[in-house]
Amino acid sequence: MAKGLKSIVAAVSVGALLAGSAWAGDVVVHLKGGKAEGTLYVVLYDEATYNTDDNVDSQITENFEGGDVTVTFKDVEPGTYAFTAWHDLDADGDFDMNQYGMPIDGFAARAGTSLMGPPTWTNQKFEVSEDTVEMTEPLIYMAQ
Ligand SMILES: [Ca+2]
Repeated sequence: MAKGLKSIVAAVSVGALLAGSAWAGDVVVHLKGGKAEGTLYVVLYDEATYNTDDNVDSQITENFEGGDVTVTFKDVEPGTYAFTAWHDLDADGDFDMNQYGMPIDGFAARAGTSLMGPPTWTNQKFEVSEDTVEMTEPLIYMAQ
């Protein structure tokens, strides 16, 4: 009896592992209107890593050619995520702001053009399930 139960538990565990990868979805971020210079960082966070130096995944494009670009994060486990895009125009590794606190470097966020302040986890988060999640946002250059 106990042995039979153990086999069922083992079978269920293997099934859950297989299902986990099968259910992973892609996150596709379309960014529009980039300037042709610097380094583009597109970063995927979960709640634990949001606004920290850690992240779930990131894609970095040096010598960014500008224009429209599509970044895909493949096989993202189901859950709640947020992305940020930072266009480090002078490629100095710092998110530069002017003396009024306006970003000099470019950025993109969900609903970026209607945000009244910095992006937050609450206004940026979205759900990933087995389906592809697609978002289209402009790259914003405020202090240019
Ligand atoms: Ca910079």
